[in-house]
Amino acid sequence: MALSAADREALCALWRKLGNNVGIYATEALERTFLAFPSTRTYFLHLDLRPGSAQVKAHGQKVAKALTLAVDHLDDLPGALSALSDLHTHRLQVDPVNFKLLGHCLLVTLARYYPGDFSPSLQASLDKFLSQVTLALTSNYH
Ligand code: HNI
Repeated sequence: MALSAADREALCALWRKLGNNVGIYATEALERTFLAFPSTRTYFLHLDLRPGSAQVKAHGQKVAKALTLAVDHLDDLPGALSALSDLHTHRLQVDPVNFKLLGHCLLVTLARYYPGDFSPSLQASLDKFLSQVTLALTSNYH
């Protein structure tokens, strides 16, 4: 479903609030994903996946940067994420179900850090955003 003006406003406001900490939350979401959904680890067997690992942290920073780029390009997610889409579909061949798992863990992580902000409507806006990002990253499958 397309992002409404209210979704965009809520996302941009949240991102302003997250400031420089997006990497911290993305890293925690990755750690959570690897623990809660161990099948996701199969894509990262070349990395040290233990909680607190510098490699997971470095990867979290990259994911955070991509998510921030996406928030800055809500009008053209497929364009902004096209190189990443090629990477995930062709080179890495990530099964699209995994995006839902990481997205879920991102929501849980943000809900834990921002319980006061995490209204059902913010949850819905974030969920829509993550679905659109996933669509942009996996559109080459179709
Ligand atoms: Ni993903 C690499 C962003 C979901 C498996 N991924 C990246 C990079 C970014 C990125 C950025 C680094 C690219 C580079 O170095 O040029 N990934 C994202 C985003 C999402 C996502 C924004 C969804 C919100 N990736 C997933 C999922 C999986 C996944 C769901 C599999 C479970 N990604 C990978 C793997 C790599 C990767 C594997 C390569 C890691 C490495 O360092 O070798």
